Amino acid sequence: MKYSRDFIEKSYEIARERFAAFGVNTDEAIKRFKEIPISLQCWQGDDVKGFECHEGVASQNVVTGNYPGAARNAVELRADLEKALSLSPCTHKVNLHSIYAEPVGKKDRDEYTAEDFANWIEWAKKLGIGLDFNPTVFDHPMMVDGMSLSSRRADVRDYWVRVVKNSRDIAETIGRETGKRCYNNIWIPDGMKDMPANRMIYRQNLTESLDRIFEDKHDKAFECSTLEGKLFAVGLETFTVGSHEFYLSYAAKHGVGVCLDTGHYHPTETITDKLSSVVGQVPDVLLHVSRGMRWDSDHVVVQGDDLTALMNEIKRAELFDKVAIGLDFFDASINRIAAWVIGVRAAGKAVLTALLEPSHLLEKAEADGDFTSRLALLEEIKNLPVNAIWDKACIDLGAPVGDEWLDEVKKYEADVLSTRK
Ligand code: RNT
Ligand code: ZN
Repeated sequence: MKYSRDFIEKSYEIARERFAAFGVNTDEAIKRFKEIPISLQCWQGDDVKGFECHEGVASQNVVTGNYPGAARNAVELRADLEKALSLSPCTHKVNLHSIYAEPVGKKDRDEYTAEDFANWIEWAKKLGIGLDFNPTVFDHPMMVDGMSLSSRRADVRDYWVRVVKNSRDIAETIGRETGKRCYNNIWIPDGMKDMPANRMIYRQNLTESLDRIFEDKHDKAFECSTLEGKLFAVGLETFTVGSHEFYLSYAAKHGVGVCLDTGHYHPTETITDKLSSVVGQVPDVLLHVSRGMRWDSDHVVVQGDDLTALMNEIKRAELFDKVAIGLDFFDASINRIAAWVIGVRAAGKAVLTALLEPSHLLEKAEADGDFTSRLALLEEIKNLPVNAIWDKACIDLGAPVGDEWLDEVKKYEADVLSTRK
């Protein structure tokens, strides 16, 4: 489907007036939208495999589906990402993991340096985008009984402390080289399927490992470490060492950031309510915007009340400078490039929707104690013509309108993805 540009311009003019009646300047909203980056998780492109090869090592991320065309190497992954980025009007970053290194010769994961990511850095510079980073603390022979930084074995902890320390160096170099702050997110799967005899020992070990990791000082303008907690995982139902409470209290005490993944809490808990609770106590927050279906299933992000509420909260509390937005899902059952595009366009549209919200009217009603008007307005706002502003933003920012992107993905699938065996 191809949409008439003339029709979109006309629709925009009408929608602009409708928003103006609510005291919202749509031109300003589009301008601000351009300044808010959304980080795309590179691991959607290859089902979190990476380019290291470890025979017979168990994976700690559950990825389901076998849609053809997954990227098999860095050249393919970058090409696929470029295709996805070209189909979204958002300002992008790309989020890497250690396992996407391209070392010259054989290197173990604890030996990686920024040089092993030189191609990624050059590529990001060429595209004018920032990069984020994650030490990969999973899918490796040094994961012993599913444990890493909290292992009972000192040599295992030492190994992973080296991996994470190196990741902080790599992230700082990435930040300097790209001129854009690199968020370095630390997530570990450590936990147990059944009742632990001694929770404390693992949490003490994790604390000590983190203390060693954060002995190194980095320039926060370029490297920002965040700790990502989690409730449970398949196979680790009873105990997760790095729980939300563990990391939140560690982060608050030591001035480290936290990463809040929308899939990592009880299904009725929302990140939306957590932001204003944590931003006063921790220096930085990174979001992993995901979509959990019944559990942390990492489905592709789509539009909906939860996503809108999250972005509205960031906007209302004026947190766009303090809360960084990243995506985290991996669906191998559909075209992987479409997965990125659907997810980033949904997140971007929610950001724009938030910027267009006449929040000041809601705030006034609430401050006046007029909760009737607050609820009535909330309902009215849901149907303001956001899509007309979104379409205009797509045109202005050189991205396809509506489902025009789908034709491009289908063509890329036929021309490129289908040739990968
Ligand atoms: C896992 C965490 C983590 C990973 C990525 C691949 O539950 O959400 O963020 O998804 O590091
Ligand atoms: Zn996550």
